[in-house]
Amino acid sequence: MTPAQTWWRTAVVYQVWPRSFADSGGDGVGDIRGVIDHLDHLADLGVDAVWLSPVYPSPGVDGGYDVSDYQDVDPLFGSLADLDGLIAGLHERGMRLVMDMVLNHTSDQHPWFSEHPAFYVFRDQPANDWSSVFSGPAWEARDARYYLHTFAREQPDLDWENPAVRTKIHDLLGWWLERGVDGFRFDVISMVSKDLEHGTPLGFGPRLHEFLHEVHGVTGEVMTVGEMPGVTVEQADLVTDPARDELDMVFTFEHVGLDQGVTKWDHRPLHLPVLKACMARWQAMPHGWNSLYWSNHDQPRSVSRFGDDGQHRVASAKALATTLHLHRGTPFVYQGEELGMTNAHFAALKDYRDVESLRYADEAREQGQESDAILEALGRTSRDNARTPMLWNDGPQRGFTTGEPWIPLPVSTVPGAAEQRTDPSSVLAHYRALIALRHSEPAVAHGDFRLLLGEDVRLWAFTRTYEDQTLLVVANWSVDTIEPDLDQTGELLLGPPGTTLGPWESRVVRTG
Ligand code: TEU
Repeated sequence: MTPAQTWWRTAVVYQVWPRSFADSGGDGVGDIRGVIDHLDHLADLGVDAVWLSPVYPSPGVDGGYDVSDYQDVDPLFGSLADLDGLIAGLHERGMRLVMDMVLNHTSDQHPWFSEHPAFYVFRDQPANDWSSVFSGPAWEARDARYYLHTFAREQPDLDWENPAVRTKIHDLLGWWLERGVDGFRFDVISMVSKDLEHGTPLGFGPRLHEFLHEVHGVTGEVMTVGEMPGVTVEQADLVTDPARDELDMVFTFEHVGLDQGVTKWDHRPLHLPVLKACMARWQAMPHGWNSLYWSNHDQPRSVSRFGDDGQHRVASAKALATTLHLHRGTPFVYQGEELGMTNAHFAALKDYRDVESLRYADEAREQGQESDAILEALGRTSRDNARTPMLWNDGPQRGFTTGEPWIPLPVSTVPGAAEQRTDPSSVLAHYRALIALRHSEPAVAHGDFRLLLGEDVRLWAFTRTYEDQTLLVVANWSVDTIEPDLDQTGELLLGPPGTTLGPWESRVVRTG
């Protein structure tokens, strides 16, 4: 593959969840023109591409992941002309656009659902006892039959076994490529091949590779990343093996499931050696390529979840970033992560907006759970934590809108982007330096990974080796001051000088 075909191997991608990124119109909801108004923030950060979460027409049951028209823009976010303006604005700055394609399901308001029932998974009776990801059964009655909805009942699953569906999807992808997009993020793409009799809602059915290869025939050499809840390293290595022409990378959920019990709401303590070993296993993929993330619009804020959003917020946000960005793969920065934004810390259920949060609260209450326990679980794990408005400055509504935000601002003293931009000690400055390091040091993108001191419960240490270069990465994931039992002699590339690591401090050294 030529360098032009693999630009994403040395790139950093920034995820915009448009509803909460920037509101240009004053209606309290983020929009495409708001993204255009902040492209210089992204260029200053140094990212190479933007993954834009859905802006298509949608009833908004699931934050836009219930699409009612794949070839238009919801007026809430603007127009197709605005989107063309965003593509031009990104390209002018040497950045690319990765569109989010939700192809496992549509909105029940998509014309296909009433005009082409054969496009969906209808049966005379529920074919299995699957539950929806958003609580309740995954089969819904309609017109004397039942249809499958892996997510909300307003999100009927498409039937990819129907060739007409796949043709429609291939045409859609071609249409967006014609508009100039540079890649696709495929929502729950592992679910499009289903085994209704013996499988699970996660998919991975018998025709997945076939369907992915077909899609690759349309997308060609643009970047593709597929979201695959439940994917194993072995499956990911197959799917992202360049020789197979399927996907370029996947989003795994293994590392963001380690602190969860039977459900995401059952928290369990995270043992650092377990997380380190998990990430190391993914680094050992012999053929494929990794995406790297801690945060996105579905995950709680990483500094609250894995770091310390109190006294050591800045240091831990930097340590999390250094640890992730020095792994082998393509890092994804979620909006606000570059500022060290924290969970929402909402005090009342009325502040929550996400369908998953509200359905969980209803179900938990029906099961007799106390409100305090429900609020605690939401406060720790809900997707709303990642969906509070971006903090652009320290002014009214933190610069997100001149109106009333659609969701409350986070309870936060985190300085806004404007304040951090001129502060060399800010989290923002650290992300800028990490991204610059990836662009300047081939070992960051291409180096072989080796985990060190895997059993240490406070220190995360590893090397990256490429040709004659070796980088040593040491990160203190604790509030103690530690002296790693490692030779840190060399050129300091990032982090504090010396050999000790204060609470949550991290550093990168070129040792060889
Ligand atoms: O997420 C798929 C998915 O598995 C997540 O919903 C995850 O399981 C859940 O958020 C755990 O809290 C994708 C989108 O990223 C998500 O926003 C959508 O809600 C979902 O698919 C349906 O399109």
